[in-house]
Amino acid sequence: HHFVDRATPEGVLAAVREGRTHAQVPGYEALDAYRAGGGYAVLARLRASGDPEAVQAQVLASGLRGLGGAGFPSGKKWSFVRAAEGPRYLAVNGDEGEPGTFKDRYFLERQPHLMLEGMLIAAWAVDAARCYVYMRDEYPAVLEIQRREIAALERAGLVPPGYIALRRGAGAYICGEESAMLESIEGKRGLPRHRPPYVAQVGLFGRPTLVHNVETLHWVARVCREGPEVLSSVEKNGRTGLRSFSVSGRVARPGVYTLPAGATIADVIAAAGGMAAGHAFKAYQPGGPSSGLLPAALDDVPLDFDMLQPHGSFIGSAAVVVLSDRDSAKAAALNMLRFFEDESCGQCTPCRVGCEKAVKLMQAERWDRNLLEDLCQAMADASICGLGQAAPNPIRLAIRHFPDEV
Ligand code: L3W
Ligand code: SF4
Repeated sequence: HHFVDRATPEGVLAAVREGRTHAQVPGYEALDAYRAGGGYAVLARLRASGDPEAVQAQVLASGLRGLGGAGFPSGKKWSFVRAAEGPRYLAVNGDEGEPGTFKDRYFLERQPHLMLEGMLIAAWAVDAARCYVYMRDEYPAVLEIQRREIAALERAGLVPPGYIALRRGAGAYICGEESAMLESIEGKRGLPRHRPPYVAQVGLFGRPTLVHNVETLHWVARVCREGPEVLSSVEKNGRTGLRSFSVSGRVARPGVYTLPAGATIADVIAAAGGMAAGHAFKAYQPGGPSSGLLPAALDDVPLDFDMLQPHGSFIGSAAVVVLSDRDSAKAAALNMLRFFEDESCGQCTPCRVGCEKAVKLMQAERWDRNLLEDLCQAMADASICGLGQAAPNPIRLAIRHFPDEV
């Protein structure tokens, strides 16, 4: 009987409205329950007599890095924004469009107030005049929960009416790129901007803007409540911290698994119940299509920031897709480029034309490696934003790690 609901966004939304739990919407923690458990006490204390630099020092000490894909040290952004003249804004990137990523949704459907409190703490730390939450429209339950809980925060007097503005995305992957997201919030087409200037200096409506991913703010709240040790005390394979992996593909139990940042793909697969019956591990996408595919032989590398660089990849948003002996690495790489071709905003030629040409070249029986490498170099060197710059990665990684297939 859950199946009918699960199939339609309307069903999911109806479940949330009626207060029913649901296969896709477990009961979430609303404002009263969150406050009863100590929620918003940190924010109240900070607002009464806090020192922004002390809070920033805690965030830096935790080692928290941006969890939308790029891993920029979170605390550092706060000083860039605070150093710029106000008014300043904060924008939350909830446009979780990376294929295979669903961790932000997982947290928002369960504990929406951790993100909201983390956001308000960060907003207080940089003295932001207003917060914008940019949420993907494909998450109807998350949007409904946000609407309700933002209204509850206003009713409780924790934020002035209108201080938190909820904005819906419209299905464009590129609007998850930070400057395209800001354009979209401003009501324009989501075209990435050139940088510099960085959004910390010239962001939303031309003002200094702090941009954080949903999960990053979730951890800001936890670090401020539980201390930096919640992250900094977790050690594995010489790496520190935690990582929320969105795991899908040929595993027995797909889902979100929060493991030490030093976990390897072998650990991730084990957490997800092992391989699905009848499948042998062959390859994995470590963090979204921009991270390409790695072979099963690389099963002992910690999936932490910077660790996959020697292998031509990176952990990105930790969207792990596991492939088996029944899958083709070549077909998977082609699928990734088709995605980039579809989602390219079309603003610059190396990306718009490059993705289209790559898709054509990758359909050949045997790839013309020299020609593809020339194309990859032009795209990586000359594209305006991360989409076009990283789109060659699946091609280069397939040539490097699966030469026999391509
Ligand atoms: C001030 C400097 N700020 C860097 C800031 C910059 C940005 C952050 C990271 O993302 C990945 C790719 C995509 N002064 C600064 C500075 N910053 N230097 O730090 O910047 P960067 O350039 O390392 O990466 P990026 O271009 O922001 C590239 C993925 O992110 N992506 C992410 C989407 C995320 C969502 C989401 O969170 N819901 O959709 C989109 O392109 O895959 O791996 O804030 O301004 N000197
Ligand atoms: Fe648009 Fe691609 Fe250029 Fe980025 S690299 S601005 S997505 S055309």
